[in-house]
Amino acid sequence: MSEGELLDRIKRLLADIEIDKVKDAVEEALKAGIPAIRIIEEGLAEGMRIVGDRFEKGEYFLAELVAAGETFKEAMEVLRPKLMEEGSTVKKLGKVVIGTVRGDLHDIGKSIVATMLESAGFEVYDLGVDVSPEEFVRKAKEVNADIVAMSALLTTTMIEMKNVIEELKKAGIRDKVKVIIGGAPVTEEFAKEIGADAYAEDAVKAVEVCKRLVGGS
Ligand code: B1M
Repeated sequence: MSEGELLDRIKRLLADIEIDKVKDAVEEALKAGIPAIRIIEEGLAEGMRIVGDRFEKGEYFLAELVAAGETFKEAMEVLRPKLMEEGSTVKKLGKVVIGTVRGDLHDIGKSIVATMLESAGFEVYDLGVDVSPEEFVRKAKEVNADIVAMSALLTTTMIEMKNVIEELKKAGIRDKVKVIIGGAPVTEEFAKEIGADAYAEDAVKAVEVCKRLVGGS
């Protein structure tokens, strides 16, 4: 099978919730020499997009969303070590506190961004999901963070990003940290509107932007 066919197969298997076959297909793609980040972005994430569309149309239900999420995470267990190898872990570029905002339980994209940042040489503190503004601020102060990175997948939780920025201001550390935001419903305009320093549409861009924010490239 060609690289395109292998990636397409991963996409289709995840989209069709063929959960038993996804991990094997991912391993096959790795064996064929396809970089982990391409397997994620062009295979799994594309499949996940289809799952989301089918859910929106009422063709899939919560059970399918959960199964697809779990399958993606299992595949990430195979891919995470490869992602780390593909990055350059030599120098420490800065400290990033990352999390999915309050009320939001989606963690797949956020975890990919966290892994990519770590493999690029950032020291990453991943607070997980449903993170309150107070928790973001407490951790940022504790580790003397350079960057606070937030993810949101729900339109209803995007507003929490603004609340985190307000909390950083209240704590008197807004000028000491850079703020980057991302996640499917988030846009560049929204980032500007709430006073974030940057927006990134995917994990590869997030690494580029974070390097720029700390003056690394
Ligand atoms: Co949910 N869900 N979900 N879900 N879910 C969406 C987001 C939705 C768009 C599906 C749909 O209707 N089409 C919809 C939101 C609608 C909206 O707000 N407009 C939705 C809904 C409605 C819900 C529930 C409310 C469903 C319900 O209960 N009735 C519920 C909410 C729970 C909650 O959070 N409180 C819910 C629950 C779930 C599951 C738990 C079942 C599961 C998540 C499992 C998990 O994360 N552990 C789930 C899933 C899997 C999805 C979809 C299908 C896939 C999300 C995903 O993992 N994508 C999603 C549909 C979709 O997004 N099209 C959907 C793959 C991942 C790699 O992409 O997260 O976008 P993504 O991350 C990308 C970029 O966005 C970016 O980089 C990543 C990698 O390239 N990025 C950043 C992300 N964070 C970044 C941060 C950055 C920079 C870039 O800087 C800091």
